[in-house]
Amino acid sequence: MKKKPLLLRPAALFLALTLLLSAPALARGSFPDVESGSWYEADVNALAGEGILLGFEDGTFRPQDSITAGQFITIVARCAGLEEAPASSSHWAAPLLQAALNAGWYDWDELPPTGEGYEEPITRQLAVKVLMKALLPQARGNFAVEAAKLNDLSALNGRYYDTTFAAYSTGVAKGDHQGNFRPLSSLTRAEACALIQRARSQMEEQTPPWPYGTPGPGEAPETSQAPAEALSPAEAIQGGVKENGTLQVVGTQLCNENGDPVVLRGMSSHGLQWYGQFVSSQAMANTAAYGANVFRLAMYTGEGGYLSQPGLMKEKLANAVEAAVENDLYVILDWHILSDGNPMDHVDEAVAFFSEMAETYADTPNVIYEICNEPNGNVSWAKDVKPYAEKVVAAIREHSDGIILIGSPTWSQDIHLPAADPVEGENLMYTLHFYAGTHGKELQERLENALADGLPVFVSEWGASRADGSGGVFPEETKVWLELLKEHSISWCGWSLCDKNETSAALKPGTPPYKAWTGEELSDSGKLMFGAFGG
Ligand code: IDC
Repeated sequence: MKKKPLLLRPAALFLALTLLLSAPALARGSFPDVESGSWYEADVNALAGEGILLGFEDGTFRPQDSITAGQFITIVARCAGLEEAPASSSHWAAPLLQAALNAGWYDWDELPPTGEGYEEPITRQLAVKVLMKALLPQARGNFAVEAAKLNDLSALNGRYYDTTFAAYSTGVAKGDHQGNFRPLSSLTRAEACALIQRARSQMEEQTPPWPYGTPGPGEAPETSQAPAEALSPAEAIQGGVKENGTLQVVGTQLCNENGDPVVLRGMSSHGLQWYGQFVSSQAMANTAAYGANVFRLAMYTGEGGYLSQPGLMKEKLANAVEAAVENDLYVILDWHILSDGNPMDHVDEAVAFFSEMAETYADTPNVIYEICNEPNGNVSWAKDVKPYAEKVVAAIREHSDGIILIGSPTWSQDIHLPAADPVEGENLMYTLHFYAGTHGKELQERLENALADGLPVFVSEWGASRADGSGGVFPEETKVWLELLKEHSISWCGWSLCDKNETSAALKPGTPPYKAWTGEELSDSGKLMFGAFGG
């Protein structure tokens, strides 16, 4: 019989060349190029000894080569005992990487399941994210403490804050000699082994309650309480735009055209660039069917959003506004700054954008302008956010007297700053954002003080999870918050209307956007939010 050539197809080539299991021919833990006494020797040999990695066909390990995304995530998946999932790509790593994607270790846009990118070096920020989500999902780092350890913090995309700070706080990740994390650089195969082994050693030590990071004031413990029971759509109980017309602010209260108090409650989308399917007219009708009268369009500026594809984002936004109008919903245009923490960095783009929107929607009473989702990092109210707001408010006011929502530093939690030093003008409100698993009494008191100081507040984003969008949910803590909002007739939007595999998502994974939703399709977060639209 003719012998099949070994390296026939690219897939076979990779299988043979890479460091993965299934070819037990190689001697474990004795690579000629792993120097004895080197800093990584023990880590490499430990992983090799367990059969989690093997060397190349020529018996080498190549410690100084960059590790690819496919190699890194496969090793982590094997450490976590992840089972393969059916994959669309024929790449050798596809079944495990698809499973990792399904598990929420990384997102589609970071590494598409088509396989392009699997052979590219993985960035340090993504490697650390995958590792932490996979092996130490409960680890947390205190922002103030951990951020100070990164000299190149400004290079780190906000999307990776939580996992990077968790990795620093547990000692899994460390800076280089200059104290830099180098989030966008690759890492060598030797470094990858060390990183993975550090995470694994933490896994063994981990005993609940999680010992790392200082819990914030009023931080809620993990609860296992049952969430709200199944829901079914009700008659809309909140007045929509046809009933309330053009909104105005009277004192601290949002009011309708006649000056009567009105409370808006509804959902925020996830990033339009990622979950645009859930801002369709059907998705909005489904939300309105449970009693919502407002919908927030989270248009990320960074992270592949407006700043990198303004034309496409504006088109999505325009279609979504149309869908909101069809469904009689108020609609918030959210300039969703997040990784770009200082709104002043893109003030010119913001002024141009809001000027155009205000002109376009001058006669559309549905539209509300949210000009900076969450200023964060090294930003000041007096020097950055307030002057930014003054510019953008002036641009909007050339065309429209519509409601404008203004954020504050520390992810829109520092409302005491505008309370002491508000922006001048009419129909301005200030956003407060909270996540029930992270923020408690201290922020609640801050809210009450700001109201007492006369600050109009709008909770344009809150979650029943922790602040990183996962964990929990926290029904008891949510209840306390919602009662407080109700007591003060404060309007709100829940984060977020999508089916992502994270607890803040209101829909279970796989929920189709193109049909009505039963209560069963709502996640635990979704039940808490949809169940509260009626007050
Ligand atoms: C989170 C999403 C998550 C996404 C991440 C980065 O839930 O899927 O990967 O952003 O884009 C906010 C932000 C909001 C966050 C949310 C949860 O406004 O963009 O969404 N959050 O972390 N502030 C506090 C929490």
